[in-house]
Amino acid sequence: MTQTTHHTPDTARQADPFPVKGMDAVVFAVGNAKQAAHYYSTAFGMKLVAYSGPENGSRETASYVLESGSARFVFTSVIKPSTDWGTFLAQHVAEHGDGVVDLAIEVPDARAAHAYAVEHGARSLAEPHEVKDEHGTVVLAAIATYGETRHTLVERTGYDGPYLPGYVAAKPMVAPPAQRVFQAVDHCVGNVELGRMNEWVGFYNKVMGFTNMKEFVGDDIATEYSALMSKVVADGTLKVKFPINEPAIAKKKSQIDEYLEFYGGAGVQHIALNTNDIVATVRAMRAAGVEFLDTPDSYYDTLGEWAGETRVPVDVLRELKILVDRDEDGYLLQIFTKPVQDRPTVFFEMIERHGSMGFGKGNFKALFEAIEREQEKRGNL
Ligand code: TYF
Ligand code: FE
Repeated sequence: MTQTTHHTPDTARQADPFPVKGMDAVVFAVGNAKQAAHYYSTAFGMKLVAYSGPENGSRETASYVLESGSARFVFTSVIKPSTDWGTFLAQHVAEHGDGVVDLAIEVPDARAAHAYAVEHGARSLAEPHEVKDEHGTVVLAAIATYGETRHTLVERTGYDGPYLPGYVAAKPMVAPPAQRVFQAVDHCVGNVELGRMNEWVGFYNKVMGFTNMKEFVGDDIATEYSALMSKVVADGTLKVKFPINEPAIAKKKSQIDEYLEFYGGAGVQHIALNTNDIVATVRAMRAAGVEFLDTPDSYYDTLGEWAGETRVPVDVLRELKILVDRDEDGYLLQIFTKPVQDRPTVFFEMIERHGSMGFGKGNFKALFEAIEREQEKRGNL
């Protein structure tokens, strides 16, 4: 017996019912994957590493796999539908515009993960199956989540190729930047229909054994200025974090309603990406033409009073419109892009964490006012 602590509750000592290794990939279905891959290469500094398309036997779809640190994005578009999958993807793009079809999660055992999820109420979209090529074997399974979004469960311990069997290694589309723009996926946010947030939080609690993080946007914030409610679920190791938003009936038309209207239902709202140098990140992305939400000067006039000292001087934060939030564990720096397609749907967040595991609650007022100014410009407020 090497057990020395007597304070650990029994539940903490039990094996995790749904162990995860982290996010495997964020998979986007888009109208033109070749051009999307170019945008994420030039504007987000990502590196093309793998490809699947007609040149290597995939006549139905073209897929580009891009990486930045541990983050992996896959952009897929339909060339000519010939199976249910191609038809689904084509219909997904027609209905939702460019968007996220899959928040794929890497797991140590895809069969066990799928069995646990289905036993606890998940709808299976793909039974566990092996895919293989000369690089080895990957086990895949998939379950449905909100809207038409899915979670593919990926077990890749028996594989050492560039992404998945069927993909070939690819060279970067452009010379990668000297400094990485971001290095990991921090969290992936879903927008769901009015009144359904708790149902989807319960889904992750039951189906994946995820627990609720302390940060949430309740009634008070919702009716006062955010026009949304939000709760966060995460796996026990906090490697996979999924905030869930629903619209609130407030003074203004909710930005979540705007999303649901233009996306055509529930779906992924934003992907947050970790950087350890948000100043360099924002400078590089702005120089490449990425648009960020504006923050009024008044935010920076009072910042020092409540945010205290941060790594970045206030005048630089002000210049780049970077937001700050602080809690008992530390602070974070964050900024939000405008939607990255013509529909007011998917956007990104860049986040530099210094201890804080929050989501920027202190910025909700400034952030939601900035989003409302954009809604107003679009005629959707
Ligand atoms: O992920 C989060 O919860 C934060 C806050 O429309 C947030 O990034 C929530 C809703 C939203 C934008 C940001
Ligand atoms: Fe976020």
